[in-house]
Amino acid sequence: MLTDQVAAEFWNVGYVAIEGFLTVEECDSLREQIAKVVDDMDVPKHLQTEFSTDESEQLKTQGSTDYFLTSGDKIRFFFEKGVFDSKGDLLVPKEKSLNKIGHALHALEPTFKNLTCSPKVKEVTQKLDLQEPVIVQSMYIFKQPRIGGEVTPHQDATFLYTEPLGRIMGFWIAMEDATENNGCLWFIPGSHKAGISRRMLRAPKGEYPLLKFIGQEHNYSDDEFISAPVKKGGLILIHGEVVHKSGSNTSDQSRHAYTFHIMESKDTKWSEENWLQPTPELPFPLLYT
Ligand SMILES: O=C(O)CCC(=O)C(=O)O
Repeated sequence: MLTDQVAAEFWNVGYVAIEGFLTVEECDSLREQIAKVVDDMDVPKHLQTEFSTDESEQLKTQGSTDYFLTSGDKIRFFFEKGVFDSKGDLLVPKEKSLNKIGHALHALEPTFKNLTCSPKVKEVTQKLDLQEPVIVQSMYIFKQPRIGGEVTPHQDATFLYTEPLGRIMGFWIAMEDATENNGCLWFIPGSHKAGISRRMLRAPKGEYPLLKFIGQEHNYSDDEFISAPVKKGGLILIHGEVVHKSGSNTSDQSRHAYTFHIMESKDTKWSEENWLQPTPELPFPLLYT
């Protein structure tokens, strides 16, 4: 599935798209499973958290930051902006209200666990010569029709920092066709070679604010980005330092995706200042067992 040429392209460009990684049936079974998770969703009003990639918004919502910070070993729900009325009731059907579910589907939902640890995934990490890969997080992203918000330009290592850099890789799998109209990913080719410009840090225990950023994202111009549309079942491999974004969904068609991040744990230090920390309940699981 991943030829030497495609692997070389990944290391050189910072991302690569592989069509047909999953079959349509495999995608449908993951979608059915997520529909059940959404159906069973019961989030207390005070924990209803609207998700934003805007830095000032993230730092403002201290009340819900703890819900996010403790979601690494759980299945938690993050909503689109503007879906609640002033009483905290949903203005849209609940299956249309979510921005994403995170961050431990790979451990807690069997259909997602099977895929994340599947021979197909291992074939990719072996081809990329990873020695001791571990799974650090997973998310199901909805990009809802009309209201699915943009994801602003970022590098994943801003949030998942390692020493040395170059140890984080995202698997992003389209559960539906992803196009420029419904909010596909966009990349700056080769941008993974310039290090990172910003980090998100968790405060030491007992200190506030719970999260802060150091450094700044550069001001990228739109024409530096190349779109990466893929069909349902297509995989995009994302280098931890490549600059990428996704547009808002301006169409009537949703753009679901399942994504998880893998770290080469051999000779790597996971930062204790990262928002996401392994827990006694869920240490980062090894991919090769
Ligand atoms: O799915 C999206 O729209 C954005 C995903 C992304 O940028 C990420 O997971 O780092």
